[in-house]
Amino acid sequence: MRGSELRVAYRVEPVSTLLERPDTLAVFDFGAGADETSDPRHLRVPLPPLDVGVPRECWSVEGKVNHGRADALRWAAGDGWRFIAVEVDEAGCGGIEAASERAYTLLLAHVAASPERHLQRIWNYLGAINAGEGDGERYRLFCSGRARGLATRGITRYPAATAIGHHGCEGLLQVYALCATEPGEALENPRQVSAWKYPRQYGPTAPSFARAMQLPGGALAISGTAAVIGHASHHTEDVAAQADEAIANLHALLERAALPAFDASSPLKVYVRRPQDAERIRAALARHLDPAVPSLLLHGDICRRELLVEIDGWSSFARLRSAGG
Ligand code: 3EB
Repeated sequence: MRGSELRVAYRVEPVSTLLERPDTLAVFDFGAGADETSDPRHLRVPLPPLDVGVPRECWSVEGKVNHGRADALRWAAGDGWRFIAVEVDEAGCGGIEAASERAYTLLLAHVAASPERHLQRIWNYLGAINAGEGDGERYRLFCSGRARGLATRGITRYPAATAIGHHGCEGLLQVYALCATEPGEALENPRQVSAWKYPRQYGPTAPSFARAMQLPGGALAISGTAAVIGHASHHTEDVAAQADEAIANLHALLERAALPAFDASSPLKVYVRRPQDAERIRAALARHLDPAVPSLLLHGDICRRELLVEIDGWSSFARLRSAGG
């Protein structure tokens, strides 16, 4: 297996400085304040940060990156890695279910025609994620459209994923992905039922994602992780206990992957439903994590109404490199 050439870090340099580097694969700005650029590697994620002096997320590889655009899709690729982003307007598709099917169809057609044909990790950001009742809830419709898009390519080994609600551009569905020439290894969490086996009560189409993906090279890409034990949400109305439980789930995944504790090379994103909970969530992070762990709090809605916080992230970039892995 090749070394872990992909690096993910939160960086404070201006976006132009990051994009000048030929080894930059992607740069993510959060919220509304960022400069616009026309570089396909630069993506604005419509989730406002809850901290001041917010860094941007930067993905980089070893070697030169090529990039391009085609309609709703943009991509960048280098050194065996590929970043792809698709942005779809729901109004032009006839609703969130059709929009998610369309986004996945576009994404997967591009992946199938690329040398980096192995999906590792996907992020999904949609508006009003909890609007609609019962099986009409927009997250459930999104799950059905996503599943249909995946089925058109016969994909049954799911990547790691995040699905979060934004309050930005109405009708914007943003899907972005990390792919590689080599397959990763999907991991499940022994404390949780696999999402694709969730029972019918959570919707007609179970969510299509793995709890984590061990990337080629060994770093771990961790899916959105919340206070779910088995398949049930826990600690309804208690945000501190939900944060504790989400972190316990993260630790279970690390243990499953035989990786040591999160450290300075393990950037986490923390999605917060109610901005007024940020302090309690920061306190939970401080209770359980090394203060060197970079964490970015973002305002976003979790896919079940009772869930108040969700965490995703990465583990072990620098450590694997310095170990010569
Ligand atoms: C959960 O554990 C919380 O639909 O892609 C987490 C990560 C969740 C990804 C997705 C949903 C997704 O079920 C929700």
